Amino acid sequence: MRPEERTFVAIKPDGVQRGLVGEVIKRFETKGYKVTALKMLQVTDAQAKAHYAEHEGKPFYPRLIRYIQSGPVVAMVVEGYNAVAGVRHLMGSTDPDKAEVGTIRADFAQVMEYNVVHGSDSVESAEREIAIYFDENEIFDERKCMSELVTEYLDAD
Ligand code: IDP
Ligand code: MG
Repeated sequence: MRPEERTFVAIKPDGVQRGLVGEVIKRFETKGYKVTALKMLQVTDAQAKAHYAEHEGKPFYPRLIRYIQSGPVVAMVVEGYNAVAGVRHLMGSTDPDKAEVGTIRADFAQVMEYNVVHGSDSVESAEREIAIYFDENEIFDERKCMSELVTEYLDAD
């Protein structure tokens, strides 16, 4: 069995402004992944810099920082088997023109600069990025909630 993982996903400001939040989340949910944390926020300078530290110095870096702060983002923790690679697979390549049809970026974006969605590229990146946007107490154990509810319901009979 492949490992149960959690990854960090953000619907970027273009995705939020274009009303794609539901559409993007639906793709993760119908795949079977669980959204275990979710919030809309304005990315701060410190969060933007921490998130994209690996790109500092690249020509597109200033525009990337401006883009991620250009409006609210919807940040999530997504969990499931092999979720880091699986989410990247559903998102498609960075450049929407090279992304496979059927992926989020191929279906909803035209240019690399505004590609709708972010997903962590490794388990290590995921943990680092989750910590930039979430406290651990904001992340829920969805299975536990459900099983407790079912147990309570069954016990009530
Ligand atoms: P990823 O989002 O697929 O992991 P990265 O290489 O980590 O891609 O780049 C982070 C983000 O920076 C991309 O999603 C895209 O918005 C932007 N970006 C990456 N490369 C370029 C580029 O060459 N020109 C303009 N924007 C870029
Ligand atoms: Mg990346």
